[in-house]
Amino acid sequence: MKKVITYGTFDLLHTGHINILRRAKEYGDYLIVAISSDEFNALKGKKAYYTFEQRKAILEAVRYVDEVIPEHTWEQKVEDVQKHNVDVFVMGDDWEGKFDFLKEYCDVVYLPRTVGISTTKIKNDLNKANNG
Ligand code: C2G
Repeated sequence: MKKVITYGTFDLLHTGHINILRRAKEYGDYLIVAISSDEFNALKGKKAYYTFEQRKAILEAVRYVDEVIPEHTWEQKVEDVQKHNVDVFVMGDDWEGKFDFLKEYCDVVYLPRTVGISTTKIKNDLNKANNG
């Protein structure tokens, strides 16, 4: 069984997230998604609308996702890849090159981001719509 892993906040799930999850799954048979905990989000300077538990429940309902684990630190990726016997690490290309150190442990794939959508854009558009 070929195992794939990807990481992210995945807040306010949108088609950009679905596109990366669908393409990541195409690299294997089993997709693990490591979702940033609320505390790790704070470290990333992000405040998710949905809590970790809500984001976990939503992702577990996505057909491409086989397992959801928490992301607590930047440093856990090597351990995750080894512990879960991961073959392929996939991220959007806004992270191009940032995780090449994982090439020692698994394949590393950066995929083009989906243009025109982001959680930040959703929040800004909603704020504009509601504040006139
Ligand atoms: N993404 C995408 N297209 C978009 C928006 C996001 O392909 N329009 C991808 C990102 O490139 C990333 C994944 O969706 O691979 C999750 O994005 P975020 O939830 O913004 O995650 P991020 O804050 O980039 O966290 O350790 C890695 C970090 O946890 C990544």
